[in-house]
Amino acid sequence: MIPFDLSLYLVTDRSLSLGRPLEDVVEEAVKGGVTMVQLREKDCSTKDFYDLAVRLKACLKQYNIPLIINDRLDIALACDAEGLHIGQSDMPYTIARKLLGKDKIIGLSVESISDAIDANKLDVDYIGISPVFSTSTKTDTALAFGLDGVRQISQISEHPSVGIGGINIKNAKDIILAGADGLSVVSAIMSATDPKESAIQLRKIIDETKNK
Ligand code: TZP
Ligand code: MG
Repeated sequence: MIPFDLSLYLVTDRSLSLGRPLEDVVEEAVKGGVTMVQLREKDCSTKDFYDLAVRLKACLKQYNIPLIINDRLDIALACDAEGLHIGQSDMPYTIARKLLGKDKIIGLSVESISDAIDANKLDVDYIGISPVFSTSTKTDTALAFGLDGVRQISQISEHPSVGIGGINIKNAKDIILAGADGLSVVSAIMSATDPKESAIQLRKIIDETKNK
């Protein structure tokens, strides 16, 4: 298994990058302290997704940051990404593991307490607590967990966890204090005027809170 650090996990969305090339925003964010990157593109041809994944992988390699592909197992295999992130309605975990092998990172979103209990039966590498707060970035989500939900999941789950949904510098500390191992953000970095500075600020809060 490739070692990974969930602390500050950037999930991409080209439509939120304020017209800037995705790779530029990602690279700036990595320079600011992002520890993992998930390529998540919902409105993209297979060819464009693949090309983007190859370019992003080459960029992230320089910084030793793992590239995780959202949902598309074929793209993860084709670009030899470090891992795959799946949701409850995506490729079943056991099949994804069989196809990707034991050395790749596989993350699974949990949308309820019962999903988290079920995930304990799987050797997933991490879970995504989704969503922590409701967000305009993704509206077809399950009911938001809130901080109490993050606390419950953190107690129940045997896997490292990362919160996602509505996370920013104002609530970052509380989510780590509630038990999440890391924070996953889209708009807080993708739409920031200065993605590097945004990553620096988030990372500072996360590191300080974890070291308490
Ligand atoms: N999954 C659950 S919420 C979400 C995803 C991909 C979007 C999070 O976006 P933001 O902008 O960080 O709230
Ligand atoms: Mg999915």
